[in-house]
Amino acid sequence: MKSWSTPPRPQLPGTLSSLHLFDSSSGQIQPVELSGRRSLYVCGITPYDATHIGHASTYLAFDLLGRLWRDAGLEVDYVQNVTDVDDPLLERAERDGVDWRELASEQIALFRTDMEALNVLPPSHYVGAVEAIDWIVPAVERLVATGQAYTVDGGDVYFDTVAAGADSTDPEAWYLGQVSRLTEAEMMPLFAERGGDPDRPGKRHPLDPLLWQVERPGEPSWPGASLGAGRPGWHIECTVIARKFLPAPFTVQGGGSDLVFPHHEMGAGHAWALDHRPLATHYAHGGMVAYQGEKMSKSRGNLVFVSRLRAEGVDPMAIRLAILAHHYRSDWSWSDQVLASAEHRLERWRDGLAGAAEGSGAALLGKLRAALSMDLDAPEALAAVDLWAATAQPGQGSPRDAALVSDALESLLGIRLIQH
Ligand code: 5CA
Ligand code: ZN
Repeated sequence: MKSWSTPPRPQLPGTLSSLHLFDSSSGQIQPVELSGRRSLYVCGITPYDATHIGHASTYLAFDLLGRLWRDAGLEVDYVQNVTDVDDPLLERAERDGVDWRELASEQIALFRTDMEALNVLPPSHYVGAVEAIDWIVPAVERLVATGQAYTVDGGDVYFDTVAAGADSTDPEAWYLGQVSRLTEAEMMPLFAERGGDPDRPGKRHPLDPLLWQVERPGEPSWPGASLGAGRPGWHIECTVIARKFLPAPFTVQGGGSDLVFPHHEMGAGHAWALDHRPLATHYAHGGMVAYQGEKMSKSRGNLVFVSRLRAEGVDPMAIRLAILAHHYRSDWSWSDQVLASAEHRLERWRDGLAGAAEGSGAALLGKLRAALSMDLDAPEALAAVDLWAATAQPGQGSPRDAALVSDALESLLGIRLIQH
């Protein structure tokens, strides 16, 4: 599937010395090694509605991570999926009387243009679930063959969380709760809420997730070899795509906090069950963006679309700045006020460039690196730029410092001050 285009990135003097990131599976801020090729998988959209501020917030968080790695001179392999066949997409297409493929491709195109406008660096591989089915089938067959998956009446295949989690001799071995640190009692309601089917008759454990769903009348299906025609479950899609394009384990598995359980928990379980190697070294999750008092979500319909704001003439850099004003792990609420203060901030920064004080560029660059390298603290980075802008002296600016600040903001924060 087509990704989006890569904007040019300026080279900055000096370098980042360390990077720390909160890891959901340990519950702590941990160092992330700054050597070798770094690899990132971020769960992509289910394309049945346009990109909203919540999605954008998640992708911006991991965009900051990618920018830091690149700033440290590292190569980054970045994979993102797009869940281009799934129940909610099929249901929405049916409701609106449109072809599900058309709905998906329109929304994917819109997502790409939104990401480009927000200056989000593109993944190196952007992969659809449909494209991945040929790789998913043998993986599910393997789980069946090794006794870690089973078939229930009618042919649907489920992951056996008990069998797969029983391998306790290796300290890296997966067990249910390794990624989410939740108890089974805490998992139950989340599983039901987020696409699971705890009450399905014939399952060995209520939390066992679907790996392969056999063909249903009126629904799309693909050849499944020994599994029979059907379509893949959700978690196995991401595990297989990650395994196909990234090392095992890869560096960071990312997504919003709504994906910690069951999605990333089960994805890690599938990966371990397949070849006894962990899925990822770090699991990082962004907070949830709300609007009008509730989590912004397609099912609730309280969405603020990036494309709508753009169509209203809002500067995409102001949208980016509005999002970055919140720490990526915090839950926060979008409002007109949030956008208005970002627009003011952007103006102050742009004005500041004309009066950048001598020597202020290098100092600011150091502060930006320090803030971002400690768990991607963008609000602290923004506060440093505010201070810098406040010291500007209109008419007496140093062009060298202005150029350095402009490059640093572009490179590390993805904020373009100079309008082309
Ligand atoms: N296709 C799956 C992932 S494999 C999916 O969750 N799609 S999604 O369209 O629902 O969400 C896309 C990404 O945006 C996910 O990483 C999700 O965690 C994140 N996300 C969804 N809603 C919000 C929100 N309100 N705030 C922040 N992030 C969100
Ligand atoms: Zn995913």
